[in-house]
Amino acid sequence: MTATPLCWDELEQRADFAIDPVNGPTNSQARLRLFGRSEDQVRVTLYRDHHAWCPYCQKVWLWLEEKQIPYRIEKVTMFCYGEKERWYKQIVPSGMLPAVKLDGRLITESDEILLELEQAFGPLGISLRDPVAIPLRQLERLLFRAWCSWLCYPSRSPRQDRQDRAQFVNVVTTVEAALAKTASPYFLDDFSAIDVIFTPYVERMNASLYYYKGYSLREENPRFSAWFDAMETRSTYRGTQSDFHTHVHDLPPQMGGCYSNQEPSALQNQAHVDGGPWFDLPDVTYSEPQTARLEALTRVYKHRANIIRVNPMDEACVDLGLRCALTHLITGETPTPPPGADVALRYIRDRVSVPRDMSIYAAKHLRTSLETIAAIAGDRSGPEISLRHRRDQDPANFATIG
Ligand SMILES: N[C@@H](CCC(=O)N[C@@H](CS)C(=O)NCC(=O)O)C(=O)O
Repeated sequence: MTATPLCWDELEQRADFAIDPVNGPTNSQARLRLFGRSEDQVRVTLYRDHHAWCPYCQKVWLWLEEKQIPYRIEKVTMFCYGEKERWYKQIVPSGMLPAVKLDGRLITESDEILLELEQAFGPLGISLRDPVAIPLRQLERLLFRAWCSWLCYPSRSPRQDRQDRAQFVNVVTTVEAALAKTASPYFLDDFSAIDVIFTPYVERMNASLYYYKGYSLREENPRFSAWFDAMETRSTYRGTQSDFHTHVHDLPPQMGGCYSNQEPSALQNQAHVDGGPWFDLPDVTYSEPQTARLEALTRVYKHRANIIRVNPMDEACVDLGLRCALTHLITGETPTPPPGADVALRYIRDRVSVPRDMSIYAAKHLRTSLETIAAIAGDRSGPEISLRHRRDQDPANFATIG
């Protein structure tokens, strides 16, 4: 018997995943975080990007979440996604993120922000000014520079690529040694601000080197592997964690280019990240929450009108194709999509942004269902993702609903 796609009313009845954005676990949707406290205790406003992607914002976000400091969130558009909000340029003329308002005083530059927050609320395990913290902070920058040298320039030859790789791996060895100094999986005896400082770019290194260079940071280095696993035990980190697909396509415009070395392992990994299967990628290892499918359904249901409107295919095709995919997501059935759904659904598959839209496992399920139904319709891809900008993700297109 042929499966029938559920209608929107039937999907709505099942779309009952709910979170408490204000007092529940770390999440990308909150505009206010109270951690059980009252609103009059809020002294901090965090200005961060709509996409929950900016690495410097992630650093401050994670710090506030770990310290459970009540704060408000104001979301701002990054240049490569769309128009920067005028009100933000009036307070931060460069438009750079993050910024924080602490007791009415504006602070920019993520390191400066963390130092001021430390001053106001106490350090997170260790002060960033502590003599133990300084060399670890410098090591993080060293790793960052070695990563950029390898990733962000086209290599002139295989020999050059090997040299850049060796230089990066050399710094990784130093980081592994730093991690090995304590019995804990973290940089110090306990989780601290040092782990927060390393998190954003190490996460982006893991994704980008896997995809563009065929190098798996998390799998090839035991201390890093244990560090990632330990980070994933923290609900704070889980709430800010992105996935490989999001990172590898968001990085090029931000970094001014990311270059593949075209090695067979890199090409294989590119196909894997772009086309799936998404569940066996080394971007997450904690056990999947049982609510992952419902979360994906609920998030898509909420934004369905805009998701359909921005799609390059015609509305009727996207509407029906999307309902087929959501039906697959929650029932496992495979209704037959309309012609053109291969393009429509792969367009959506390639634009799910983690953690902005949903958490990592929800996105894996959604990408899987979109691909499963798209494959019934055909083998055409959606329009290519630009390497120069991501205006296909302009948050203005999603401003009216939710
Ligand atoms: N040194 C700054 C760097 C911040 C930074 O580079 N922010 C980027 C985003 S990752 C930005 O706001 N760029 C402007 C934009 O994309 O709109 C800091 O640590 O806060």
